[in-house]
Amino acid sequence: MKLRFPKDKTPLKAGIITRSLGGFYNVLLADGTVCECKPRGRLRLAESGLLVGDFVQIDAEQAMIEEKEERKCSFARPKIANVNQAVLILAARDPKPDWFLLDKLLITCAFLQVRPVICFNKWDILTEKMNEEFKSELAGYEQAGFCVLRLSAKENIAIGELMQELKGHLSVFTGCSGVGKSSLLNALFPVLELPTGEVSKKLSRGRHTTRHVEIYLFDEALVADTPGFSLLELLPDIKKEQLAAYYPEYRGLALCRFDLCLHDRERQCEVKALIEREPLLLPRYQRYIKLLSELKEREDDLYR
Ligand SMILES: Nc1nc2c(ncn2[C@@H]2O[C@H](COP(=O)(O)OP(=O)(O)OP(=O)(O)O)[C@@H](O)[C@H]2O)c(=O)[nH]1
Ligand SMILES: [Mg+2]
Ligand SMILES: [Zn+2]
Repeated sequence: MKLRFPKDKTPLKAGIITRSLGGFYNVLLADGTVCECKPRGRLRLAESGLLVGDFVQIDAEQAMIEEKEERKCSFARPKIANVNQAVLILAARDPKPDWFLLDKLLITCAFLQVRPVICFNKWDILTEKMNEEFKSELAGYEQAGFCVLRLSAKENIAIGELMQELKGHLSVFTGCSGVGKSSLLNALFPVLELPTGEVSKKLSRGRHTTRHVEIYLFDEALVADTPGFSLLELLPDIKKEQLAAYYPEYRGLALCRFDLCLHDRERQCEVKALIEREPLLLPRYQRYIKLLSELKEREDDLYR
């Protein structure tokens, strides 16, 4: 992909951080070379710190990062800046899908204005019983307007479709440990040969095989592999009154009777009317209510 770098501030050179390890940063320059750099003074401080995905200006001779360009956006989890697409991965099994985590990630994407792509991996091991539940969940996300892919890294199902979605984007692959982030990247780009890990049979959980964030450059796509995680706090800027605004399926409805309707117990609520008409949207609405109460608790704690 032709990455649009900021202009060189001669004699410095513009580049993007693709990896950070032990105080050193790999910086990819416009000519395709990678320079391992250390950051200058204040860039080492946590508050002005550098993230994978940051555009920087380097002194190539001295291998020093001199300046950081302004960020378009940044994810706290996984830690990465300037992506414009997030590939949110779940698996049919080992680990079982965490829809709640998916909703939190989707809200974060909406807040950061990053396009989400939902990938349901390990489609090859889906059993009849799982099929019923997962099919209607996934159909609900499609009805909400999201791009949903059903894939298998192992059996090469729908890998070409995912490739199409990646073209022209800087995409971060994210999801719990063991869902197959690295396996999908290997299926897409076999030259990567990323390490993948067995899932613990006893716990049906991944073993945190990927330990660092790294961006890889291909002709038509930039992709980042990241470590898995299972806990995520909604960003402090997301308040209960605005929560529903991050649900695309609730956009464009008529106004609820109450101006400050949280779409919970209020009467004459347009969101609840929508859920009655469209039962596929119910599970995500139920999780919305749970998230709403978490946000209420969080906001109450602030004033205690
Ligand atoms: N049956 C099946 N197994 C898969 C598929 N994709 C990945 N796996 C297996 O799932 C396990 C975990 O895959 P990884 O690619 O390491 O998962 P990850 O998301 O990168 O995990 P972390 O790096 O720990 O966050 C490995 O044993 C893979 O072989 C798939 O489509 N079908
Ligand atoms: Mg991995
Ligand atoms: Zn309402």
